[in-house]
Amino acid sequence: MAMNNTAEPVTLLGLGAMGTALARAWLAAGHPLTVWNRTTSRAESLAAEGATVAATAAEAIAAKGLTVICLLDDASVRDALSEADLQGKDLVNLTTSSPAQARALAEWAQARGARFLDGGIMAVPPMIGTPHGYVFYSGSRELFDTHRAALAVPADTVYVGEDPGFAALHDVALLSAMYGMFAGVAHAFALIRKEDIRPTDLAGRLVDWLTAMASSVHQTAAQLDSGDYTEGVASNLAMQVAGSQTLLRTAEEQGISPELITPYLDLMERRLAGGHGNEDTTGVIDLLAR
Ligand code: FVH
Repeated sequence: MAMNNTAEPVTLLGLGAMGTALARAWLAAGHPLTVWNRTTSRAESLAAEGATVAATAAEAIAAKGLTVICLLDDASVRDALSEADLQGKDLVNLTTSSPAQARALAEWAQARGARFLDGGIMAVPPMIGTPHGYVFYSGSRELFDTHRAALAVPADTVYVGEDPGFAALHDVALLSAMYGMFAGVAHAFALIRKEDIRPTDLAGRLVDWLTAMASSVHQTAAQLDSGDYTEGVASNLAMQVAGSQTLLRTAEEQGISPELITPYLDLMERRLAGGHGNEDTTGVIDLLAR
C-alpha cells in the first residue's frame, strides 16, 4: 500500500469483521497502521498489506499516533487496556458500549493521562470506506478536532457533544428504533407467509410504506418539544386503538402470534385509558419513563 507522508499513524486494537474493514480503509488511504488482535492469525493478511503487527495491546498503544479500539464489548476493552501506559495517548473507542460504560471508560482513561473519545458506528463492515454509513463521536472535542482527518477515512463523522456517553446513546437509540422496525417487518411477513403472496412482492410495498411513515418521526419530535401531543395530529389515538383490534383479529385469523406488536398496542391502550384519545401516539413515550 502506498504511504501518504501527511497521513498520521493509526493504531487499531481489534481485527474482527469491523476492525478488519477499518484497518483496510486506513491502509488504503496511506496511513501507517499498527494493529493488534488477541488471535494473532487474524493480523496476517493485514501484515501482507502493509500493517505493522504488535505482539501485545500495550506495545500497539505505545506506537506513535492515534489509538482506535474496536473490540467485542466493554469487558474486552478493559482487558486489552489493562496493561497499557495511557499517559499522553489519544484513545477512540468504537466498541459498542452503553452510555454509562462509555462515561466510566472515559473517566478511567483520563485518570491515566489519556484523552478519550467514544464512537458509535452506524455502518456494517461492507459500508466502511464507502460514502454510506457514519460514526457518532462524543467526548474530547480537542481529540476529535486533532484527528478529524484520520477519523473521517473509514466513514463520515458526526460529533454529538462533550459528554462521552452521547455517542453510545445516539447509537443505541437508532439501533433500538431499527429493532422495532425489524419486529414489525417480521410480523408482516408472518401474516402473509401461508398465503399466495410472494414475500418479494410484499417487500417493495413494505419499503414504500415504511419510508412514507418514517417522516412521522419529525412530528413526534415537534410534539415532544412543544409538549402538545395533539399538534398536527392526523390519526388520533382513539381511532388507532380501535383499529388495532383489526390487527389482533387478523393475526388470530392467520394463526400468527401477535407477541411482536402487542407491547406497543398495549401501551397505546393504556394511554387512551388515561383520557388522551385526541392525541397522537407520542404519549406512549411518557409511559416508558421508570
Ligand atoms: N459488525 C457489525 O455489523 C457491527 C456494526 C456496528 C458496530 N459493531 C460493533 O463493532 C465492534 C466490533 O465488532 P466486529 O464485527 O468486529 O466483531 P467480531 O467480528 O465478533 O470481532 C470481535 C473482536 O473482539 C475481540 N475480542 C473479543 N473478546 C476479547 C477479549 N476478551 N480480549 C481481547 N479481544 C477480544 C476479537 O478477538 P479474537 O476473537 O479475534 O481474538 C475480535 O477482534 C462490536 O462492539 C460491535 O458491536 C459491529
